Parts: sequence; structure tokens; C-alpha cells
Amino acid sequence: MLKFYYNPLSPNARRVWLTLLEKEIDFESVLINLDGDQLQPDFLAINPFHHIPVVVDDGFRVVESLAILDYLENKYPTPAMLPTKPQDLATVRMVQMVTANELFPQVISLIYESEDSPQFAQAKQHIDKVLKFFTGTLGDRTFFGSEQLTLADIVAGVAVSLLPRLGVNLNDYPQLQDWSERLMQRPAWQKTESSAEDFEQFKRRVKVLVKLRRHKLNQGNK
Ligand SMILES: N[C@@H](CCC(=O)N[C@@H](CS)C(=O)NCC(=O)O)C(=O)O
Repeated sequence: MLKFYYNPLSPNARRVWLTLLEKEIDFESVLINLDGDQLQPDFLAINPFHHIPVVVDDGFRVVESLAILDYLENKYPTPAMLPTKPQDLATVRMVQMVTANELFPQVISLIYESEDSPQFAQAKQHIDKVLKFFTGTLGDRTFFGSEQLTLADIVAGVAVSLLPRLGVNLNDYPQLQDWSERLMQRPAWQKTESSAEDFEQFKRRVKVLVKLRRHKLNQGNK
């Protein structure tokens, strides 16, 4: 059976978790606590970059959440979560990449930086730009690039759902708010939603991991 290495607090793992549930794929989950399990030799042999999520299916290992989503889509094609028309497929990819490259790093800044810092204000401004862009890209469709749930909704939906908990409300973006509410009504999204208490724990873990990453980078620069 497919093995899924994850932690319920991890947004990157949630992308995969949601896809497994939406596609009703049988899987065995392996909990990785991000306070050290990821650095154990057994796990490093599976992912030398010490990140979750990881999937091992029929002995085949995939790391990187977006690669895992593509693998799942191709291996388990029903229900289809990637449109086939060139423009729609490009829309899905674009939204996934904009989430990973433009939105998610700013979400981390909102958690890590102090609220009165210029970095915090810049992160909020950049998030606004992304939300405007997403509103235009969604247009009057139900989901990104489709009338059915796509892998773009999974990736963007996970990130956007964190925003209200970080003080960015979606009131100025009513289409996105409706879209996000549509997602949250789905059983898979309700099942994988973290409690307020878990979210506080996630924020503490992010702060530790960002500090560690910056420390490592500084050491590397010496
Ligand atoms: N680009 C990777 C990022 C994965 C990632 O950063 N995972 C975090 C949890 S959300 C992690 O495992 N951090 C542990 C660490 O850095 O040691 C992906 O999309 O899968």
C-alpha cells in the first residue's frame, strides 16, 4: 500500500493528504514529528533534504509535494484533477507556482516577523498582490481552470486558508472568499483542517525551523 510520510500540521503535506482523500486512494500514513524525526538516518535515507511530504508507492519514492501531486494524478487518474485544455492546464500550473513562489514565503514571513517590522508590512502587501491576481485568474469559474476541483485549488486553497488565522481577512476578495468556503465545505478539507491549538503549535515549529535554516545559511557564508 502507498506510504505517506507526513505531519498533520504541515501545509505542504496537507496538499498531498487532501489529494489522497479527494481521489479516495488507500494509503498508510507515517507520522514524522518535525522536532527531530526528519533528521533520523532512516528518514534521511528516504529524503536527504529532511522534508515531508514523501510518498513511497510500489517501492517508488517521490519527494516534493508538487511532484507527488503529478504522480498521484497520473497513477490514479479518477477523479481527474488536471484539466486538459492548454489554457486551463497553464492556469492550474501558474496558480500552483504562484502559491509556492509568491504566496507561501510571505505566509512564513507573517508567522516569523514581528508585526511592527517593515518585513511584516511588505509581506502583507505582497499577499494583497497575490490575492488580486488570484481573483482575476479565478474569474467566474467555480475552481481554478475548471468547474471541477483541480490541483491548483488544493495548493492555493491550503495556503489561502491560513491567511485569516494570520490576520489577513478575505473581505476585500469576495470571489476568493466564496471559493475558499466552497473548499472548506468538502469532507476532505474538514478532515484535514487543524484546530486553533494545533495552528499555534505549527507557528512555534515554523519559527524554530526558520531560525535553524537562517543559522545554517549564515554558517555556510562564513
Ligand atoms: N518544497 C517542498 C517543501 C517541503 C517542506 O518545507 N516541508 C516542511 C514542512 S511544511 C518540512 O518538512 N520541514 C522540516 C525541515 O525543514 O527540517 C515541498 O513542496 O514538498
